[in-house]
Formats: sequence, C-alpha cells, structure tokens
Amino acid sequence: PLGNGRIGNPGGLVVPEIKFTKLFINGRFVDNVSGQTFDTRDPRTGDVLATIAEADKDDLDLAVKNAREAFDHGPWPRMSGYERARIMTKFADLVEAFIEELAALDTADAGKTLSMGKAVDIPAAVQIMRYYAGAADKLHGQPLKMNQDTQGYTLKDPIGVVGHIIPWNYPTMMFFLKNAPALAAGCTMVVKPAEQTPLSALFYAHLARMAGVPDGVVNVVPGFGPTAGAAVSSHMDVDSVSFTGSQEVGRAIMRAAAQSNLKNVSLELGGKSPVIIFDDADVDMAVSLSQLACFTNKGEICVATSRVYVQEGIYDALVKKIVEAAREWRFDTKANMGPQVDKKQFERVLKYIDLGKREGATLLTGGKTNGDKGYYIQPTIFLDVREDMNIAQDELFGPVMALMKFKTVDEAIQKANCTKYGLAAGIVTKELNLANTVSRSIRAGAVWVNCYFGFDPDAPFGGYKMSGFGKDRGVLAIDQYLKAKTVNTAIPNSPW
Ligand code: TXE
Repeated sequence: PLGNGRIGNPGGLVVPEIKFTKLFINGRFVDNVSGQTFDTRDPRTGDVLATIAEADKDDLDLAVKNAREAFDHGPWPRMSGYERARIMTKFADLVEAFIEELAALDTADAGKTLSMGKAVDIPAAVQIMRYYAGAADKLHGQPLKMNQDTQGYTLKDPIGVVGHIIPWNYPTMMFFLKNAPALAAGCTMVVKPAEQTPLSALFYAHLARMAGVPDGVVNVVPGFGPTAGAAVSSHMDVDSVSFTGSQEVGRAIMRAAAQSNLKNVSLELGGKSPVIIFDDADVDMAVSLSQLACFTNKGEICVATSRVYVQEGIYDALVKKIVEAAREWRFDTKANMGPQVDKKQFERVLKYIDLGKREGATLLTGGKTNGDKGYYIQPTIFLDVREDMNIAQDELFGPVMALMKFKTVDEAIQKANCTKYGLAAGIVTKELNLANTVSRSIRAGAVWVNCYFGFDPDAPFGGYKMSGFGKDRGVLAIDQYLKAKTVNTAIPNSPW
C-alpha cells in the first residue's frame, strides 16, 4: 500500500503516516516474541510518534537464523553480481520515488529539517546504493603464479552474515552506508537501528522487499543497545559487525566479538574535528564553512567542527562575523536547525554548555533553549577555550563551537591533533604548500581543504586513533564484507 502516505502539516510540523512498526524478518513484518513495545518520540514536541515492537535476544536469534539460511542456501550470494546490481538499482529507484515520505519520517523521528532530508540525506543514500550496485559485478580476485608447479588465484567471497548497529543522527545515510556495500558483496544482514529512530529503517526493509531482495537477506530489528544490540555483537553466527556510535559502546562491541566467535569488527566512533583557519583565508568563506561544519544537523554529526582554530591576524574580524552569522540560525519549529534527537542528548549538550561556563570559557552567544517544548538548542559559541577543558576534548554532539586562537603553523598542528579522536579536519588557506603540509601532519581519516563535508561515495571515510577503524564509502568499504580465499592448483611437470 505505497504511494498514499499522508504527510500532514499541522502547525508547521510535517507529520508522516507511520506504516511499519513490527520487526522485519525473512521478508515479512512479524510480531516480536515478548510482545513488549517501546515508543519513539518526535523531538520537535517530545510527543510519542509511534509504538514499535521491541526486539530482544530471541528475535535476534530468529533474524540471524534466517540470515544464515539465506546466506548458506539462498540465491543472494550465488547470483551474479550483475543480477544483484539490478535489484540494488531498483531499490535505489524506489527510495528516490518515495523521497517525500522518507524525508518526513526522518524529520519527525530524528529532528531533521525536511529540506535537508530531501536535498542531502536521501539523495546521498540513493547515490551510495547506485555506487555499490556498480561495484557488485567488479569484485575481482587476483591471479597468482606461484612457482613452476603451482598456479593460483584469489576469490573474493562474501564474509557471511553481517550485523549493522546504527545510530540515530543519520538514520537513512547510515542504513545505506552499511547495507549497500554488504549487499554488493553478497552478504546477508541483520540491521539494528537506533531505538530513537527506527521508522525509516523499517520503511527501507519494505522497499528492499519491493525491489526483489530475497527473503532473509535484509532483516531489520529495532530494539535497545544492551539487549538487541548486544545480541548482535555477541552472536556466534554473525560473521562481522559494523558499528557507528559512541566509543564506550564501540569497546563493548569489540569485547563481545572477542568473547564470542571473534567476528570481524569495524567501528566509527565519532570525533572532535578541528578546522584551522589561516591568516590568508577568505574571511566570508571561512565564516560560512565553520558555521555549516559545526551547526549542520544541529551538531549531531560525527565530523562536526566543534573546535575552530583561527590564526591571530584575522581572529578579531572572524570572531565578530561568526557570532553574527550564528545568531541568524532559527532553532524552533520553523527552523533551519532542528531539535536534538531526544531528551537525553538535549540534556547532555546543555550540561556541557554549563560545564564550559564553569570551566572558565566565555559564552559569546547561544546556550538557550526554545521554550519548554521540543529539544531545540540555540547555536552556541565559546571563546577563551583551553585544550585541557572538557568542552575542547569531548564529543558534544550538539550545536556548540569552541573558538580558539593560534600563532604558528606548528602550534595549529599540535593543537589540532591534541584529542583522542581523529575523524576529520578542515583547513582554510589560499596557500597550496601550507595546505599540503598541514594535511600531511593531521592525524585524521579525512582532511578537507577550503571545503568541508567533502563526502563522496567513492571517497573512503573512517577514523584514526580512537575514532575507530574500517571504512564506510569507497571501494575499501566492500573489503570489510569480503574474504579473500586462495585457490592453488598443481600443474605437474610444467616446463614453465
Ligand atoms: O550512543 P550509542 P548514544 C556519540 C555522541 C553521542 C554519544 C552517546 O557523542 O552524544 O555517542 O549517544 C547501540 N551493544 N555518538 O548513547 O549508545 C544503540 O542502540 C550493542 C557518535 O545514543 O553508542 C544504537 O543503535 N549496541 C555517533 C547505537 O549503539 C549498543 C553517533 C549507538 O548508540 C549497545 C551516535 C551495546 N551494549 C552517537 N549500547 C557517530 N559516530 O556518528 C548501545 N548500542
């Protein structure tokens, strides 16, 4: 029953019709074993949006059993890459066809702006799916001439049943960043969406079925981390787990993998990304870049530039303009910046704003909330931040910027590298040599020069240091879902 989604707009709020609230296992929406449910709330109001069947260990066992069956005996890993690509392309086409409804779901569930969903999140997900569809029939091994009597080759086998544990900040993009390369590789999968944002993932399960993805290949089981999530990472029959989220949970997932079947693990654990603005920067460009890089998606973005380092020569001019620009953001129901995803994150960010003040930083603008309804926080800027303060070290995951001054290039590099994270960094300068030198010195998985969010399906993305390991995006990401098998063949009595 698709295409008739009512997308209401009472009081300026887009409210989608919720069609899918059960678990999706083996190609069907099914009841959960326990009958327990949980509520997902609309962060714009705090009201309940939908009541969802809660997956627990028994449901995960069932989902994994079906994914295993689909892997061991089903068509997906056995069909040609071309055929998988055809189905994946159809899946992408369906996502594109239902963009209005899908954007509305993420808006109401994750507090995204509708325009961002339609212009960025969903088109990017479609592009990612098409990119990996294009790779599905190009998974090459390598011919090996070992010696006179032996010849061999490597085969790229799908790794098996994979578990995806995904966060709430980009429910759509994360779903596709994890699922698309795994589908291309020929894996089967169990997806545990974040408890805050299960709605679009369930809709994508439905679209997967419509596109012709065989039963058991994509299973979607919403539930909580310590129960459903832990059941994925500790499962003896899951071959690989891919996770994006907090460092603390990343550690728990590695422990669970080590203590169960030593499954393959890849982790993306956030960041504390700096942007370094040098004296010769174009000031207007530096202002809009640092604004967007910090406040986009209300700061709930793993590469958010919560630390902005400005060279002393343009510091005063830049600070003035950044503050003016920050005050122009709307943070209410008609906002160009949505609410934090839930009460917990809202309170966490406010606690850090308070901590920043107590640590001695100067609150230049922001720090306010929008009345008592919804989880909106005003774009917030601190000055006089020192590297030893918590607000300069911890991932805040909210619209909070720390502005800091530096004198020399060495000082900028040393400060940019001084956190435990290493996910991304920005550099703003017109000097090519400077840009290249600093890029080489930054310990981060992505460096963007005179731009930010330099994402592309073909550009591998993943962290250094405690931001994790493994890649989302690029051909490298498919490798996480493949195993190389070496096949050697004897050639007795070969004269060559
Ligand atoms: O994350 P969790 P939370 C960071 C960000 C944020 C902080 C806390 O700083 O403020 O983490 O957010 C599942 N075994 N990021 O508490 O708990 C959980 O159900 C297996 C950065 O929401 O890590 C959800 O699906 N899974 C980030 C997912 O992990 C478990 C994105 C993420 O939730 C689990 C999100 C367990 N024991 C938060 N416990 C990024 N890197 O982009 C929880 N989960």
